Amino acid sequence: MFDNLSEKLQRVFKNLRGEGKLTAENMEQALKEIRVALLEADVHFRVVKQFIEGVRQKALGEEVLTALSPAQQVIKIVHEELIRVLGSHASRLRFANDPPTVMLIVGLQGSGKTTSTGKLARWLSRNGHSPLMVSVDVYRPAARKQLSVIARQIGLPVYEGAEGEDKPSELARGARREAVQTGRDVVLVDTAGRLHIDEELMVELQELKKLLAPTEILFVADAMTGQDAVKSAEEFHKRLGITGVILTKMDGDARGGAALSIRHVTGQPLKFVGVGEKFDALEPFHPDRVASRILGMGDMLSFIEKVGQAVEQKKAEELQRQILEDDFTLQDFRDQMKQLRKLGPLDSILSMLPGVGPLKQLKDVKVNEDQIKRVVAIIDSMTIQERANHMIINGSRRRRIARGSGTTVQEVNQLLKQYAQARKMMKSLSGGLMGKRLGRLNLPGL
Ligand SMILES: Nc1nc2c(ncn2[C@@H]2O[C@H](COP(=O)(O)OP(=O)(O)O)[C@@H](O)[C@H]2O)c(=O)[nH]1
Ligand SMILES: [Mg+2]
Repeated sequence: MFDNLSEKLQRVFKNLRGEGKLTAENMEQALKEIRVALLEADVHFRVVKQFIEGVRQKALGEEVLTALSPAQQVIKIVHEELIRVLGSHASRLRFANDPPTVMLIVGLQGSGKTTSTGKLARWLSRNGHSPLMVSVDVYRPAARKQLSVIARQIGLPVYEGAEGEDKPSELARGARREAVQTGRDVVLVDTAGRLHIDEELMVELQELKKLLAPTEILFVADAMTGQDAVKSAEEFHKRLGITGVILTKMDGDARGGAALSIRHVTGQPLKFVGVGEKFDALEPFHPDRVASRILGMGDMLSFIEKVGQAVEQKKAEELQRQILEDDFTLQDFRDQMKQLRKLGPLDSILSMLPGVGPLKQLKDVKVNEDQIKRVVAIIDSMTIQERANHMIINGSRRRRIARGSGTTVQEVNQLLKQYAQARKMMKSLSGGLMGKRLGRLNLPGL
């Protein structure tokens, strides 16, 4: 279903292929094309706006890996943003502590509620549960019959109601009683739908919610209806508080807008997608897999992931080389602090080196994110001469540096002390026996 979007995005990446590096200009052009591609795929305009902003910030920020080509960089970023928009991680069904768990299946008429109820029952029974289905669509006798037919096809039980039970609430209560008596742990309640949202239906669903205290209220949306599906999801959520979405007919030629918008607009996760009319055509929703499918370039993505790992490796090697050099200036200290953000505390990195183990001199050099930022800010306020030679940093220079970096003289003093300790440590490592030993080893642990 994402064919069109995939094609357009790939064209964007192709256009970037000739570029030597990412610049504000070629990035703006790419962003414009991505924006059009998303809007044409019927993605909600607010989602598009946030998506583009996210890509722009990452592309022009520090996070870019220079080992990748501009096209690869943008693919990586677009992939990450797609995953974010789709919901970051797969969202599982929740179950009541005290069974039976009740799940209400709601949505407009024709969206696929009854079919999805059957699919979900089948999926649950294959995943260690014993569901009981019930239809509370009392307005169309054919609707209840439809669920009974499905139940027979998949070989799972349906509650068809006792004498005199002809209201939704009575049927639902009856089904729950039956589930308790027969030891069924999930009750799936297939509700009535309307062509449009109407007051009467909402009141009925609210009453069912009050009566049954369902653990899940799953909104079934037809992907083919695009932004209309998003709008009704939003409305149902406002009135009823849905807990998740089943997006059906993803096997059709819908443009994908609903899938990319529902999460952002309702704040509720996509939990399943329907990908066909058969009862096994229901899949748990995995944002990362769908994002990769949209980009349609599995090989490229795994290549990019590998490059990312290699760059981390290279940074670690540079750090190691620096550690072995005895000329360790404040500038080096600053750069190292920045790298540490990615690598973890200095002592834990060094303790990974064979023969080093925990170093107590380094205890004070242990850093957290805020400290790193402060260190970098302080050193950035120094002149080049000061960075190259810490000995010249006297009292008045310290005051100036503190002012310039928005810190205090004490903090500057503390930094210089930390630096002196780190420097001493580096020297002893690279000068003494340890240095020689490190020099000969190649360090896979780093
Ligand atoms: N292709 C396809 N058709 C589906 C899917 N889910 C439901 N349908 C079809 O959509 C139509 C309406 O489904 P139904 O469950 O009766 O909708 P309800 O009115 O919400 O209960 C039926 O013809 C189903 O076969 C799906 O994931 N893919
Ligand atoms: Mg139905």
